[in-house]
Amino acid sequence: MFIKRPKSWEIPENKASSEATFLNRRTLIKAAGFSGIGVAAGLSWPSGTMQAAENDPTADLYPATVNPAYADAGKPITPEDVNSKYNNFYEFGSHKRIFNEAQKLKTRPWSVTFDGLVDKEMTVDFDTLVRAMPLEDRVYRHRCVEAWSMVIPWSGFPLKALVDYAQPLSSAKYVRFETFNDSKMASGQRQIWYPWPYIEGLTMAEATNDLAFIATGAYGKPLAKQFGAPLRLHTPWKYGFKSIKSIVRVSFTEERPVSFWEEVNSKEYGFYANVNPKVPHKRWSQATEEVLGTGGERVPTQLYNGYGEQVANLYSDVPEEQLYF
Ligand SMILES: Nc1nc2c(c(=O)[nH]1)N[C@H]1C(S)=C(S)[C@@H](COP(=O)(O)O)O[C@H]1N2
Ligand SMILES: [Mo]
Repeated sequence: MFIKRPKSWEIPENKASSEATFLNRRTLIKAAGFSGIGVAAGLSWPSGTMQAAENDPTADLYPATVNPAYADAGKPITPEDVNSKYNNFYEFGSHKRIFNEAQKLKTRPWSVTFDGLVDKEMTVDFDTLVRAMPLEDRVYRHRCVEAWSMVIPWSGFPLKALVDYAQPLSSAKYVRFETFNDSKMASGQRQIWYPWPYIEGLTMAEATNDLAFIATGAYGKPLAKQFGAPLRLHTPWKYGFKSIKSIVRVSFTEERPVSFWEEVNSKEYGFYANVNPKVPHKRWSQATEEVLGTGGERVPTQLYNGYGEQVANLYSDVPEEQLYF
């Protein structure tokens, strides 16, 4: 029997913003010096939430050097304290307060398998892989399909560098990404009505566009677990669900991959998922977004999240009705 549970983005926009408003209030209270208020409000977080990075074997790599083309996202960087306590990572729960639970993510040893239409299948240890990549820092805007946004200072490398490393065959048309699958470690994966593992996909043209980025660090440190350590995708012109976390497999395919949310509900979550303020989600408007960490400020959403100059040309042969959900 399929048990229908409301997902966080199956709730009206006002509910989503009330979560954020609460968060901002908490942050303000904390800034005013009342520490411990989180516990009083029924929240808790371990003191180690952001220390995990310190004994990371790749800590020496961060921060990297800022790529001047992406030094400024035109909006202030979201405070780390806000970003690291408001996450979507369904493997650890279908709500935003998963940072505590996500500390159970075991990130070493970690390896990534490259398979499908490649010259040679291989499985590479993450610490070896990351040192073979051209690390740089970039500040990116992030727009969740739930109509909130933030700005993140990433470290990582262009996805294109990973594609080149994998040496796909010329017959490859898509890249398919897969997250770990371990319901002992990740309590959310015991919610068996979801089609685990989390899957995402891009066309080869999208994957090799300079904007598509693999983040391995944020805020000048190795990626915190709740951000999808040790490596996650960020495609900032698309809704956030495309930006798959904690990747274990990269496959090259001829057929278009079916992504996790597309599998759950293909009418509401499509393959392309490019940001467009004029195309509403089936159940809410995408015209504006709440900027997290600002106390509830809403701003107009931009086509392709403002990155159209770099990516709009990727879609000349895709029917318009497929592009924006
Ligand atoms: N494996 C996995 N990747 C995921 C998700 C998820 O639940 N599982 N959520 C997605 C969604 S909806 C968003 S908005 C971003 C959130 O990233 P953040 O928590 O770093 O802001 O991660 C995306 N990647
Ligand atoms: Mo999202």
